Amino acid sequence: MNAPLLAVHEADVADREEFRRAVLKGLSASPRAIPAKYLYDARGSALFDAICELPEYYPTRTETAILRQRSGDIARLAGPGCTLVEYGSGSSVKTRLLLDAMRELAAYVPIDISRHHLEMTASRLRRDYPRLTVDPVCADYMELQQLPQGTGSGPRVGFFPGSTIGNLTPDEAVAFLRRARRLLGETGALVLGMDLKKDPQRLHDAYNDSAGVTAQFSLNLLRRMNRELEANFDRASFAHDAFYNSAEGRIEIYIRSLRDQVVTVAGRRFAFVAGEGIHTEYSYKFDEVGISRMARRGGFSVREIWTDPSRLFAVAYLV
Ligand code: AVI
Repeated sequence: MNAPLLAVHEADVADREEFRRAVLKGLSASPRAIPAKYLYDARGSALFDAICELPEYYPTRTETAILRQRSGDIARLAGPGCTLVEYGSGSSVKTRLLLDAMRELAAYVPIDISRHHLEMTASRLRRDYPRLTVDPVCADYMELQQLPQGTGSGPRVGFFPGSTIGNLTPDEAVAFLRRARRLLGETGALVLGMDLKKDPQRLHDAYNDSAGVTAQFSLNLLRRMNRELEANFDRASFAHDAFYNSAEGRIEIYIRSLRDQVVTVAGRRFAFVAGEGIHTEYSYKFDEVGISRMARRGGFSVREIWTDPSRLFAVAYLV
């Protein structure tokens, strides 16, 4: 009876140790940087869900509208009897749009590192789609190169929405696509959501919302370090800083120190000068040429690119 609880506890301890190492390494580096994945603790994930509802944050609703309009095309291109493999545990409206259109799926395979999220997703989808085979895989989808033997059948169609690929550097994105190609196979395809380059003011507003939710999301990392690593960040002495770097085609996000100060994290002291930043996120923006080039380097080619009337966001079908 105690074994699963113990296993969960050990996983928590391992996660915290990994977080501690990543933070100490990132704060010792120059310039300072902490990987974006650590923004998503329970509070960070809830804040990100709130970001997706903000008036300034157009990507989620724009991508959903594209998928609503194009899910029939996606189903036709995929054909009957394929397995839909989602990168992330898609309990979202977007997943359901595809599941509703792809009537003759052999299986739906969500991949997620969080067993809890996977189980929630799987049980909801089994309830709502009783004829669908839901076969979750608990793994880090950024690393996974193979599905467990016997998972799904037929051609595999990957689904990676949300422009999460934009949070990777160009080289990381290509490496991810190469792994996806291996996992999906030569007959496979990938449905990929990407935010597009546009008026810099529009991009700026999407990451500097007037309600300050994105700032709370960023600064939540300080709260997490205080709680999990016995750090003593004074949150009022740091600010969220997000701007569009047009030369690089990306939003850059930093947590910036508002004054000279010394902070203790996991027993180590770190001195900040006023204006110094901790880099937390890149969010790359794409255009058609860039999408084709990235796809080619990753071992795919572009079959279709669908966008919205204002050309804010794109969904590509890569083969
Ligand atoms: C998850 N990812 C695609 C979001 C983005 O737009 O890059 C993360 C985000 N960070 C601040 N706002 C949204």
